[in-house]
This record gives sequence, C-alpha cells and structure tokens, in this order.
Amino acid sequence: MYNQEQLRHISKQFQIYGELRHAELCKIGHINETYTATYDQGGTKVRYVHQKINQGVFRKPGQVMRNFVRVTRHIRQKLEQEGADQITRRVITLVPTLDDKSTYRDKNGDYWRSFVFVEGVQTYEAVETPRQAYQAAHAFGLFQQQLVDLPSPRLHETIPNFHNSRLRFQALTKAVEADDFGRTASARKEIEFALKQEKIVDVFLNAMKKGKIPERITHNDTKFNNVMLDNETGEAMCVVDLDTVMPGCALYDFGDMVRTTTSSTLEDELDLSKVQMRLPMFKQLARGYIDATSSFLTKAERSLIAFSGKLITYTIGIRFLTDYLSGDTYFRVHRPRHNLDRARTQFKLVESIERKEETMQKFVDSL
Ligand code: GN1
Ligand code: MG
Repeated sequence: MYNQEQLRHISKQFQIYGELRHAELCKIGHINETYTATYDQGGTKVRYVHQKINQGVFRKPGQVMRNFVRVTRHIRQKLEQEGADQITRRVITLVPTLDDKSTYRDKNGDYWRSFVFVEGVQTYEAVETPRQAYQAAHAFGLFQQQLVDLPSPRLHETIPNFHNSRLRFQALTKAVEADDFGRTASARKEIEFALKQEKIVDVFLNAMKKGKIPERITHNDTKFNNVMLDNETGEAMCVVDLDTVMPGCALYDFGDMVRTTTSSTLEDELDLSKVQMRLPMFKQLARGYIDATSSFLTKAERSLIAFSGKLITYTIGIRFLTDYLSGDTYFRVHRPRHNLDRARTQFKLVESIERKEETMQKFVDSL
C-alpha cells in the first residue's frame, strides 16, 4: 500500500495545477488500487483520481491505455457533435503526465494514471430502485452504441479470453484436480454444482463461432457500481472502469448487469435466502438496455438476453471458486473464504434465474 509521501510524488507527475491536500484509498473494486485526491486549486477544492494499474491482471498496460484513449476520445467527440452539456461528467477525462503520456511509471515499475473526478454523482453497491436498474442498463447500452462506429483497428484484447466460459471451466477443473491449498473439501457442494452446469458453457462461444451473434465492442465489467448516477436527478451520467473494454459479445454486458442488479444483495451475501432474481428489476434492465441498443442489436442477440444473465453469473461464480481453490491470488479478499462466499452467492442467483428464465425471455420478446 502506498503512503501519503509516495502518493504526493505520484501526484506531481501529472498536469494538475494545485497542491495536494489529502488522498483516500477507495475500497471499491477487486483489482486496481484507486485513490481520491483533493487539491487546492486557486483556493478551490478540486478532486482527481489516481489509480495504479494491477499488472498481474493487466499484463500490457500500454494496450489498456491505448484502448482507453481511443474509446474516451471517440465518445467525447460524439458528445461534442451532439452539443451535449457536462461532457466531463459523461465520459472519463484522462489527465496526462507532465510529458504528455497517459501513465506515469514509478520506480517500482508500477503504472499510474489520473482522471478528473466526477462530482455530484454516486455509485451504489446494490441497486435500490427499478429506475436505477433502467438507468444503468441504458448507460451501458449507450456505451456500446457510442462505440459501434469506432474506426479500426480492432481494440486490443486487454485480457485475452476474459469471458471465455469454456476456458474458465477448464481452469476450475484444473484447480479442483490440483487442490494446491487443500480447499476442495470445504467447497464440495459448490464444485458439484459448477461441474453440473457444463452444458451451458459453450452457448455464446458456439453462436459467435458460427457467426450467429457478432463481435462488438463491449465494456465487459458492467457491474452496477461501475455506473455513476447523478445525485440530484438519478440519471446515469458516466460509466467507469474501462480497462476491459475490448472486442466481445454484447450479451456479456447485459448478463453482468443481471448478475449485479437483479438481486437486492451484494455479491458476497452470506444469507442465501435473500439472493433472488427480482423480475421488476430485470424488466427495467431489459427496457433500458433495449431502448439504448435497438438501432443495432440483432434478433439473435435479443433471443439470448435472459440466458446471458445465467451464463455470466455462472462464469463469474466459477472464477471466484477457482480463485478460492487456488489460494485467493486474483480477486482481493477481505476475509477467509471470501471467494467461496462470493461463488456460493453467484450459484444461488444462477438457480433463481433458471427458475424464472422463461418468464424473463417472454418479457424481452414482448418489448
Ligand atoms: C472484478 O475490480 P472490479 O470489481 O471492477 C473483475 C470482474 C468481476 C468482478 C466481480 C478485470 O472487477 O471481471 O466480474 O471483479 N475484473 C477483472 O465483482 O477481472
Ligand atoms: Mg473492473
């Protein structure tokens, strides 16, 4: 963890005018290390974000940043052409280093970047109202729509095979066989559940291979807490966490919204009786997403909308389970068995989605 002195040094590497007053570690997110920093700029308090890229996860920070710059520039141009207001609240603004680079590399070899802090918005760990679900889905749908015409070349795959459920499944079976940490006994039920679902893992991969569903530019981490909602109006202003924006399948994004907004609980809820797919939330999600994407979403994609929630929830579930069995090296954990708890919660949600899948799809078909 970085101390104030080191952070002060890092803060001086960017084109920020003013003096750093204080910085706080932001505890949300399992991967990168993020600080909110307050500066005094001509007597006014101004906030920025400083973030250290996790190089264990993002092996090629240069590619992550090249994607980032292209994507945010494209969206900004669109907003400008439309005459949108408050553009720095609608798309993340990167603050360059003193020598005009997108990141600063410190003496430990860590890569740091800075953003303008978006004021007057809030992120939530759990969705509170159906309107919030609509707003979030609309925002992620809009994000895909804004990038439909991103000029070539193809974006870098910042984490190759990120949502490849078949490879995630293989990683799980490998971790079970290896049992390097002697943890399989404590996760017997979860492993059994995960293995039983094998039949679903290839559905998107096959559909994409056969050309039934197209490759698109997708966000790939559409957790509810990655969308910023305006404090006053509740409108979704901006989506954040753009490191996994890359070529993918539109349904991955919808699926992860189902995972993170349809249950009233957090992803590590211990009381499984509370973990449920709530239909009113799903309906608003589907509405918001389809409203924003109707100009390009194909029939084939729409036909898999309900299923996508199950598949992505399952896939993230097996990733948590694999990480638990492998000694918790990927996702940041805050207690023993944290990843196992997370996996269990995902699997409970998978079961709940499965029970309502038909009703969910019928609703989508009616839109
Ligand atoms: C990670 O760090 P965070 O919370 O934005 C992960 C996602 C998972 C998510 C589960 C790069 O995202 O894929 O869905 O945790 N990000 C990466 O909460 O692996
Ligand atoms: Mg993320």
